[in-house]
Amino acid sequence: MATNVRNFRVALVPGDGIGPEVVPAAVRVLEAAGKRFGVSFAWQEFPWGCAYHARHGRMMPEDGIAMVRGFDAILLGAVGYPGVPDHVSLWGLLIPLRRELRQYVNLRPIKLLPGIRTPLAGRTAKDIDFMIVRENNEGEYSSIGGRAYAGTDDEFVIQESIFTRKGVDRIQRYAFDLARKRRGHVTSATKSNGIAVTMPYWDERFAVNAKLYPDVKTAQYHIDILAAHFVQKPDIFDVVVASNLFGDILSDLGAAIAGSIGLAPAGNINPEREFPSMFEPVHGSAPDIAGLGLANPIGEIASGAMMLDHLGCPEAAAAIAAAIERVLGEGHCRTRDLGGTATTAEMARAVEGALA
Ligand code: GGG
Repeated sequence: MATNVRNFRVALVPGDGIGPEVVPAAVRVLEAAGKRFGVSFAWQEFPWGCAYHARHGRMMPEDGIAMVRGFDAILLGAVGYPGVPDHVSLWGLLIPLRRELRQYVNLRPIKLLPGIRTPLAGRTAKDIDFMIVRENNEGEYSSIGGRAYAGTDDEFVIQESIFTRKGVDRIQRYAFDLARKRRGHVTSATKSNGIAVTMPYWDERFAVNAKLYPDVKTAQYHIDILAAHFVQKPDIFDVVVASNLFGDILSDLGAAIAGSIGLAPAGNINPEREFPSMFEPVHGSAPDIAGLGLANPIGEIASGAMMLDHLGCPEAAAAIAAAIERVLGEGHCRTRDLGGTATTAEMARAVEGALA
């Protein structure tokens, strides 16, 4: 046991569906890693989500953001459940947290882990190891717009995309900075042939920002062929920077080529650290398996490891990552998404037991 224990206040937002199953699994592993590496946690749970909506008519209290603003980090499960329209649940909880806390980077590592089979023929771990840097505060995710002539033949809807210079530059420069710590290559996702205003602007800023990083190599593809390259040549990617919508779609595809969306972690990062960052698996609430104890907790546990890294505890984070790799590499414990029968709790216990 380390002598100088660091303590972190962490807000838990398990959310909906399988969220309340995978979050306790991650807490268990984080507690165990914390004991080994001199880290302790003061957890506080916020029972927000679709069940809260059923009782209160909203996804979180009016002052919900203020309630979590002072925490060191937030660990979130999943958001969305039948009974509440998806845009209501997302815009009532996840998106306000990301925006009000200026978590403008959504960092999504894509890595083929030991013992995991990719659906891509002939590919191995050396071919699938890259980072998606998704813009997280603006872009195509927007509530600006409206409907006119509702219910008539003339009905139409309009929705605006928002691409600010500040927003585009900061996400692209984050990607370049990250590439400098990795293999020195950034790929930009665009669609400037069809989306004729915002995407040429994204490309223009990418060219400007690339000049600030002459040591970093670049590539740029339209999103359609870029998606095809994820399948056909995943080895060409190191850091992929994308707008909010493109980054979201690419990260589910990336998680799928890395074997299971149940394994993929994510961090909603406020790089300036004025506000807590929030960590959540890429997967959603999976209502079809909610309550059965079958969900794979690795995405949530790995998100917890990203949280530890962000909080300045890289050894504890690396120990969790190594434990995950050990368990998956041995192949004895596998949840249903990986072709096995292990429960959420069994997988969490296996990772805890594998901590060095
Ligand atoms: N754990 C993440 C989660 O619940 N995601 C639900 C979802 O659909 N998110 C949309 C997004 O990340 O943009």
